Amino acid sequence: MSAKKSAEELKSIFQKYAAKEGDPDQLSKKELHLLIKAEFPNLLKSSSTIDDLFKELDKNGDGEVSFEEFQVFIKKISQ
Ligand SMILES: [Ca+2]
Ligand SMILES: [Ca+2]
Repeated sequence: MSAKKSAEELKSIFQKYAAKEGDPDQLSKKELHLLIKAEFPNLLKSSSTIDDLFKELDKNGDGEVSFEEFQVFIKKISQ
């Protein structure tokens, strides 16, 4: 099995965590943190923090990460 996650898997991961609180189609910072901690724990060992990552992903600055904004993260981890 490849360590990389498929687009399908990433979408279901996004939906699973986005549905935890507030808007079920948007990831709050807390939801993003839970997602990273559970699914991509090695990312937390790198220099970028959840705060930085969240700021980078939340392009429109509404305090939530939509699936569209999440694509940036998917590109980042699939490099
Ligand atoms: Ca949410
Ligand atoms: Ca946003």
